[in-house]
Amino acid sequence: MDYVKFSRDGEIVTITIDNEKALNALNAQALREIIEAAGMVDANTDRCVVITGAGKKSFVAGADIKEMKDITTEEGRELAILGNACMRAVETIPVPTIAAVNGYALGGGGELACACDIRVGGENAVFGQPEMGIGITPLFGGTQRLPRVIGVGKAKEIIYSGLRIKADEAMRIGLLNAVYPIDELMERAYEMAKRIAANSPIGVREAKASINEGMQVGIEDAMQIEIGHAAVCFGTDDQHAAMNAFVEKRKLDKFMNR
Ligand code: CO8
Repeated sequence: MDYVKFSRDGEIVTITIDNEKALNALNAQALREIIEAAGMVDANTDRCVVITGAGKKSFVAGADIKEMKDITTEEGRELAILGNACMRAVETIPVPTIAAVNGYALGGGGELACACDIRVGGENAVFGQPEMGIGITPLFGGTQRLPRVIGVGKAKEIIYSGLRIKADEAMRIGLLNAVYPIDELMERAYEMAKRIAANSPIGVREAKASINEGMQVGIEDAMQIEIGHAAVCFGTDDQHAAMNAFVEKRKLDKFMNR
């Protein structure tokens, strides 16, 4: 892959958008490579994925404006379909994803961050949906996921006005879960990833699916979704081992993911 790096350290995967000279802007090839990288995550062995941008200035400064500046309506539609497929591929990675937002998260960058489960940022993180200023609308899921993450009113303000949201404000409105000095960002993101990885992989996976699926439907259907995912956890080796360890007042060595 030319624009995306995939690496694995034990149970933690890192996906890095690697086009630093263009502030990690996403061209069509990068979008395809992110889909490929998302597909490489293995729910049997990987426990958490950290997604970040190369360098210390930018997470992703949006879709590649140079690539799209002269495209036609039909080509725009194709790019939107590809961008949406890319964000959906990230959103449906079966294990938790943490966006480590190391600077600009504009346009497609904010959309990529919102396709992740959790966002942590450097003090230099800047979010924004600048599409209105360049004659388009967010179309890598921004009009759909941003309202789901921070609420409709604030999302509309950000999208309509092109407002730039800095790290402290992003944290205040729930767009970031935590903010760290940029030099500590990756270390802290991995700490969070390891905390997640130490928990029952089946429980974590089913919880992710339950939340993501349940958020798209009414509460009655959502409860059925939760019941289905909860039931899957019972009868597993991990559930038996962990509950027996609790009852016998001993520490469980490790979850087996089965
Ligand atoms: N696309 C292409 N190149 C970019 C982008 C981008 N989004 N962002 C930065 N770059 C490039 C610059 O052109 C520059 O390249 P070069 O050195 O060859 O001139 C290099 O990165 C460094 O950028 P700057 O010199 O501008 O760096 P600054 O520190 O001065 O500014 C900013 C940083 C503020 C991030 C600035 O680069 C900027 O405003 N970038 C554009 C941000 C933006 O508008 N993003 C939204 C794009 S639209 C989008 O993402 C919607 C998704 C839907 C796609 C629709 C398909 C049909």
